[in-house]
Amino acid sequence: FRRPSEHTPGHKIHEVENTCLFCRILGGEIPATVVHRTETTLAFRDIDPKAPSHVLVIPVAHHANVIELAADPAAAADVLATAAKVAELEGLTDGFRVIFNTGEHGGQEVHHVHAHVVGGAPLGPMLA
Ligand code: D5M
Repeated sequence: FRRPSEHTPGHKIHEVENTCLFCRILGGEIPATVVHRTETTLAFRDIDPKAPSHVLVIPVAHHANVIELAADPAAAADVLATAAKVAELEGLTDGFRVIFNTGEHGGQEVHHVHAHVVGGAPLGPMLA
């Protein structure tokens, strides 16, 4: 598992790592199809793709949602840089979306912040 320094102070890190699905993917406990990896982020394919290319980008540090991520500007910048790299690697030259589902109305199901990078076809006015 990761070093405590990679986590936000105040988090019960061991508890989070043991219970959070995406922390377990980061720890190699649950398999994922990795698209790109940096020291601070991981990009892997969504298990239920909603577009020809659908990749999730997560910070190594556990932040529950985009509001918490915004309070860690370095991690936020790294997530966006990895999202841009994924778009390049996936060849999304005609465009793509980066989406942070947040909270109940946003339809967030996994409470480790993740950017959905979706593209590979025209997406319509909203992602369904
Ligand atoms: O999106 C959570 C997303 O996480 C949803 O699109 C499915 C995806 N998911 C769930 N479990 C896995 C695993 N094990 N691998 C890859 N992708 C997964 P949300 O924005 O929280 O609704």
